[in-house]
Amino acid sequence: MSSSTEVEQKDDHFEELFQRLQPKKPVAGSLLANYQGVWFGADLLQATLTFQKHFKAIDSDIILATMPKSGTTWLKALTFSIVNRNNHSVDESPLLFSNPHHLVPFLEMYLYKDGNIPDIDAMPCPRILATHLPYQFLPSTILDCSNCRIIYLCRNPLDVFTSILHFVRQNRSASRPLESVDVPFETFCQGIYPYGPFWDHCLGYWNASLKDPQKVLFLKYEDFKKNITCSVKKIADFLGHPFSAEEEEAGLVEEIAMLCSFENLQNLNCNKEGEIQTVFRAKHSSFFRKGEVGDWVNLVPPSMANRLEKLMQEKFGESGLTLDIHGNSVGRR
Ligand code: PAP
Repeated sequence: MSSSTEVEQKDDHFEELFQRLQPKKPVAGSLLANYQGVWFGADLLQATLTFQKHFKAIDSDIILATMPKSGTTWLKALTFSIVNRNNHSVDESPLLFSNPHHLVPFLEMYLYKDGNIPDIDAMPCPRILATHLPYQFLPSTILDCSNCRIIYLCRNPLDVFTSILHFVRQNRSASRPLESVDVPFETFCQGIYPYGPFWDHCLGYWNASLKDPQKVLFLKYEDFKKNITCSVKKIADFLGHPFSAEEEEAGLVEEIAMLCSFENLQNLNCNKEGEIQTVFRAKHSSFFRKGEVGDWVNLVPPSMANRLEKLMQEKFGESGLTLDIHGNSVGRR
């Protein structure tokens, strides 16, 4: 992990900017402000501005982009393992001892939080870095770097919504049962939560992947669940580091898939214990809840699901992007 060399103070101009955006408090939690069409808490917006101002991409950078709760932890573990497969065997993977969020740090939410300007040039190359920012918020240095690659992972918004609610409860009020979903669902449909709206986020990366498929790879969580070996090979091909015939024969693709499986990662001590302090504090264990497709059926009533499905159809329009909103592999419990 890089060490910070400088710290930028949150100045009065930032406070003024945030207040000018007339932040509101949609549900329990902190104030959110709409900045250039995207919703941010104050700490997150400050971190985003610091990141945009100071980050310099290099050609070998790999940027993992997701909306929160879309399978970020899984994508980090897989990409880390694929990229570093010649540096250590699967039995000696750093993933056995470190939570994936420590091996593949978040940019705005972690490295650039609290005004930190990290010395990321000190990180070994290729640097694998993660962000939840929408495509249009990425600094031009990432977009203009000809070889720097972006991998985006998208997930059914009903599962994203469900995962967010459980995550917040696990980290803020685990002893209390989940409250009614009506209010949080309403704000989700209005796009008012950190990094929202969901549809703009997906569409930004979707359109970029159509325009420049060499640079942006668009993936779906549900496809990972259907066929993880195919997804592992797709990531390796995209990064210009395909599995050789020998590696495939030796079963390396399956080994990596197993290493990064929900069941394996969830049971490691490094993921059962400890926490990470990004712009908020989260238990490592809270990143491994169920890891299923369609768990929303246990939280969201069908009428709400239909409403979100219609909304997505309307928002995605003729873009060609489709998400299997009603697809589910779990039953109601
Ligand atoms: P983040 O965006 O906040 O960093 P992220 O990893 O996207 O977190 O969210 C966690 C979700 O990914 C959880 O989904 P759930 O609440 O529906 O269960 C978590 O279980 C799931 N997840 C984490 N690791 C894996 C994995 N290896 N395989 C499948 N799903 C996973």
